[in-house]
Amino acid sequence: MAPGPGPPHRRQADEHEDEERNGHTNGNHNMRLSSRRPATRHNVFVGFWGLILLAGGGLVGMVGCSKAPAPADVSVTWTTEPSPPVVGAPIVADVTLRDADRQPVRGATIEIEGHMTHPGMAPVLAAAEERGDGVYRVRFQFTMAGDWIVLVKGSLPDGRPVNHRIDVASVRPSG
Ligand SMILES: [Cu+2]
Repeated sequence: MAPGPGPPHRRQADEHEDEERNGHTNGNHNMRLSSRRPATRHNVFVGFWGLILLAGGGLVGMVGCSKAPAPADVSVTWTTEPSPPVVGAPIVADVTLRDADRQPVRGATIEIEGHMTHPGMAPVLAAAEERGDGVYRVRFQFTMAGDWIVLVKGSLPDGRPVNHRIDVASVRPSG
């Protein structure tokens, strides 16, 4: 009456085995991925705090400071709108570069990298646009309320690096 149970049954069994095999393969793959990821994060983390140590020399307050350590005699300050900044709202920040004679530094390439003071968060990255008179405007958003460290990075027209740290003491919660 019914067809022989042998072949269909065997095929089902084979399919089941294939599923299991795939499952194991995926499992191993995921494990390999997830064990790789923390290592990468760790490297980024170490690099970041290395920068902080390098840049931490002469910081002053929350609004800005003078005298970047890397290229001598260039001061970096910034203003933000709104001030103090609010989390999740568009921030317009003007970074001002001046040389030892307080003259505007033109033609630099500037970007910012925002980190919170605790580990585990993605940095906020944004490139600045030169507005003239040594002012470079950057638009970004803080992604969490609290204490941030903003690294102003880039290079001067003559190739000297700009590497400056600004502590943003307290990004306000929204609302
Ligand atoms: Cu955070």
